[in-house]
Amino acid sequence: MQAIPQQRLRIALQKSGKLSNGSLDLLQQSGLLARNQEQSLWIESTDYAADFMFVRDDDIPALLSQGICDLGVIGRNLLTEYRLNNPRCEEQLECILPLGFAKCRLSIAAPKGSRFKSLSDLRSTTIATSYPKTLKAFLKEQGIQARVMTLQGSVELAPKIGIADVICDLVSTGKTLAENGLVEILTLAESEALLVGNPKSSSNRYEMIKPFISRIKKVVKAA
Ligand code: PRT
Ligand code: ZN
Repeated sequence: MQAIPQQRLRIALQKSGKLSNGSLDLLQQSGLLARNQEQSLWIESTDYAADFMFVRDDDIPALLSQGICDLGVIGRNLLTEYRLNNPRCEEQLECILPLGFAKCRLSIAAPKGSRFKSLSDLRSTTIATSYPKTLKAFLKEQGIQARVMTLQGSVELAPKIGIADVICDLVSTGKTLAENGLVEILTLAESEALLVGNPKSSSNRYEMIKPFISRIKKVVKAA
């Protein structure tokens, strides 16, 4: 679909979740978003030619790649999965700046005391995950044949209910794994929040984006 030409920047942020507070804090500290502004789905900045839209994080990569938004904040884990799902060049997104919050890791975890303790134990297992492309790429690289089962959420339940041997999911404190009787056996990738853009759609809007990015960079550098 053809992007609608805009006179104002559009920035996509997660409405509610693990990226929300960090994104709002960063924009407020950069002076790009007013403090204590009541959060609706759409906020027009009165000081800048910029509008903020609040959406599910999963929708942000497509909004950027279609040129509907100029900048967005997503986790590195989501950027990796989106790129693997959309390998066509024009849909590539670029990481402009790692933001240093919402840190987590994508790990494989197995039931405590089970026979699955290391990479080689994963041969011929069923692994439940919300990141199937990332997991499949990892297994291929490591030469491990396993069945990948895609679940959108509550992945930690999969071994308990007998639909998978192990899981591949995001871990932060490790509390959720422990609560579900799971232990981490290996980490595939580290993640954190990223400021992301679409180089193709933003190239002609660079002059508008540049000062915006440099204000965010100053805050991230100082943190
Ligand atoms: O509604 P929407 O689709 O926008 O939100 P969501 O539910 O898809 O996403 P959300 O808010 O859970 O995560 C958004 C992004 O935050 C992720 O893509 C990661 O980049 C980042 N992030 C950082 C995390 C975590 N930490 C995290 N701990 N995302 C998810 N978790 C989950 C994890 O899946 C597991 O269920 O938290 C649980 C584990 O946490 P601990 O602390 O118990 O280990
Ligand atoms: Zn999501």
